[in-house]
Amino acid sequence: MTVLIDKRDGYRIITLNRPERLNAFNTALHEALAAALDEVAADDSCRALLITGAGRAFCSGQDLHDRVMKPGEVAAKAGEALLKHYNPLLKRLRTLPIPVIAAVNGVAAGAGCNFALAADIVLAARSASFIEAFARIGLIPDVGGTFFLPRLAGMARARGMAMLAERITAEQAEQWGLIWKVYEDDKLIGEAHAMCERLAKAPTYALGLTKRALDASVGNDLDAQLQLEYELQKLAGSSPDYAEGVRAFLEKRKPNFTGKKVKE
Ligand code: LHQ
Repeated sequence: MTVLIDKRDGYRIITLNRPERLNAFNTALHEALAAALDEVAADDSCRALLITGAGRAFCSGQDLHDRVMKPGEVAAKAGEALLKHYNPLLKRLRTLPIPVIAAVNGVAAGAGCNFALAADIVLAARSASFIEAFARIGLIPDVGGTFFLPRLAGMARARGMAMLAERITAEQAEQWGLIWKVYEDDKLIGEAHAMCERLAKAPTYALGLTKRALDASVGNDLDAQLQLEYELQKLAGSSPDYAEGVRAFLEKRKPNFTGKKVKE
């Protein structure tokens, strides 16, 4: 099984499971991951998703053993892999209407690095690292790298990471704003689960709308973004969770959110 799926109360865990290759992406892993993400998207009881890696790595990117071919074939195959697997993967991840947490347990390289950075909240073990490894093998950062890196860490760091392809420590990544938080190695998975348990009780519909608004903001001017906030807030404002949140505040108790969607 190249991908392990575990179901908990209100959330799921997807574990990339090719530890002998540091969880590198091959076709089987791509297909299993796509199916797992589709399953999550179809399950209204799933209100958060945790993604992590088996063994000592998070993901080492494309399995390079699959990439040995005759001269002239490489370019076509690299492009094909993006169209067939990686781009749909990124779209699946970004359009999931629930928070996605990446628990980066070890090295995240190439496509594995950018896959991790595409999660909503990225947590990392202190010994984890991030490598935009593409330049080492003559490629450009793909899987959203050229989109997310400058937005998360700024252009100077994006250029340095992309062109130098150096290993960035988890601590550095946190300082740069590439990721949310670093935990001691033995605490990472427990903290990630605690976060998912908390998010499984959050106003999920509003969080999904928040994700949509934040993603759209990078391409919008202020007017367009204010208009979008207006439209999405109307939806959030008509959700049962909003009514419950206000009631709970006034009654000085904890809200009991259901995450229920509103008909759009
Ligand atoms: C691997 C891999 C790997 C196969 C470790 N593949 N076996 C998109 C579209 C189309 C085409 C191409 O690519 C892309 C996107 C991309 O992702 S391009 C970037 C691909 N990834 C890389 O270039 C990273 C390659 N890996 C590494 O640089 C190192 O392995 C890192 C820095 C991740 C970890 O280094 P170490 O901790 O020293 O481990 P290691 O190198 O000894 O690896 C352990 C084993 O895992 C080893 O196998 P072995 O049989 O010798 O024990 C590696 O061959 C294997 N492995 N990454 N991507």
